[in-house]
Amino acid sequence: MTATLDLVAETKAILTELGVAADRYTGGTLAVTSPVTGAEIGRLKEHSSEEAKAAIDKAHEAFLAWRDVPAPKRGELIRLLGEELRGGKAALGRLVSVEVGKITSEGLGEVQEMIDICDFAVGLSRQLYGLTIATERSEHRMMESWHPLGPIGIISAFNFPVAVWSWNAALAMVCGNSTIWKPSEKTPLTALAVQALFEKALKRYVAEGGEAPANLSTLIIGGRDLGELLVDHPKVPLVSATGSTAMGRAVGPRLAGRFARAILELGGNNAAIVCPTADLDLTLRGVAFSAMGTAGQRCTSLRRLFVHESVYDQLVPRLQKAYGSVTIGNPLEAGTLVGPLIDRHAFDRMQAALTEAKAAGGKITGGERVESGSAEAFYVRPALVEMPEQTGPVEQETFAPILYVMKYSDFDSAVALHNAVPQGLSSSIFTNDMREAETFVSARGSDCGIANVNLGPSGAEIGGAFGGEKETGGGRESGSDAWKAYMRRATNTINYGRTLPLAQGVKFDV
Ligand code: UN1
Repeated sequence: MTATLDLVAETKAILTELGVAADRYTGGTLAVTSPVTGAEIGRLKEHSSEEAKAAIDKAHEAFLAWRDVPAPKRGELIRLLGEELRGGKAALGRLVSVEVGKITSEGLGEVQEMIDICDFAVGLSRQLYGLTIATERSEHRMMESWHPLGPIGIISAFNFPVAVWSWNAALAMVCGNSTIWKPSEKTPLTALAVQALFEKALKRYVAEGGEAPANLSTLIIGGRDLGELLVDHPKVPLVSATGSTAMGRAVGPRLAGRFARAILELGGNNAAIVCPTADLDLTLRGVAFSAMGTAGQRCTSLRRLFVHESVYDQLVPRLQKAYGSVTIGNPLEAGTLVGPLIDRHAFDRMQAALTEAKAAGGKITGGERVESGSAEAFYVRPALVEMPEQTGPVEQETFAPILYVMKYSDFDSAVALHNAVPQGLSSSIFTNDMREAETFVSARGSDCGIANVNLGPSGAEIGGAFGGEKETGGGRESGSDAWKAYMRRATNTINYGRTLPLAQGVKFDV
């Protein structure tokens, strides 16, 4: 199916088009393979810890200059980055598909998400508002100022290799910070491409007369040790890290130990509840996209489904049919809906979870490997697993297309089961009953950072704050007021009188 593709030539052509020189991704030690065929498509030079430390020092110098540039001017750089991304959308989207295995529309969609956050950040650059606050002292004014924070560390995962950088970097930069990015070892090529587009934008900005320091955006290529270096470096006041809960458990306390900030975007075990009044045609499409789309490799992928007993026998057979007929294969071909898993390890984890589910009484449809002609490419039929109860692997996030389906009879106990897992990222309810919908989004409903009605849990837009509770880590990125995490707040009180009234009526006359 895919063996005849020349992904090496294709990768080279795309990277050349996007402005990345061949010596950046050849002759190094970090091998990158495409999950589409398993072929090696690049070998990058890795940074030593000495080089990474020097890069952080330089990023700190860049911050000291950039913080003085007025925010709307900083916004102009991000506007130009958005333009470069628009121009490079087709090529970068294709590279996301080659490096991660996303289907074409999702590869392009990821780049669109970058463009969207750039637009958002440009507007934000004129809206970094602070409050003016009533003061009890006469001839005084009290206000809040928001100031840049420093060099921001960004650690991103393979599954959204470029959008997550942009959610953080676009906001961080309009807020007056520099950024240091450590992408996943599995997806450094798309990072090289984005850095090249950023540099093009920066060149245009400087040509327009804009002031910008060197090393505003830095890319460090390497493994876990470089991530740890960012986490431990005293000049990095905030690290935004996306990845597993295990990673967050290591990163969180280390940042807290030096009083640095963390934005953690960790595991999700997202669920949906299908109620008696649900529109089942819409539910079917919502469930199919969020459970099988991106081969189940989104943080927001649907992993658990609670179906009311009155509609179970209508919905589940239709889902089984959809699972049996969904088009699996080369993500670069039109018509494919499910591309490959990222690697063998992901496949092994999926099979282990299915074995456990079976032992716990699960009835499995799908889940088997789909041959592609490449021993090192891992395509699978998504698995639908009818479970007698929420137990074992259902309580864990397995980063693969497995949907555990459970029957319920009572709404309140369905909500309780929904919330009874350690993760709290995204959630959905399918219902036309206003009471159920409103209860689900109320304080005693879903305990997740994202709670949707009549759509699946995946595919969030950038305008909202993105992130989740409990083991998901509590961080928020992207829209709403997530920008505040990238700035420090100062409360300023100004006395424009000639006397010195003290707060709380304190007298201190010397
Ligand atoms: C992720 O999987 O890391 O809501 C992020 C979504 C996307 C982002 C997912 N906008 O599915």
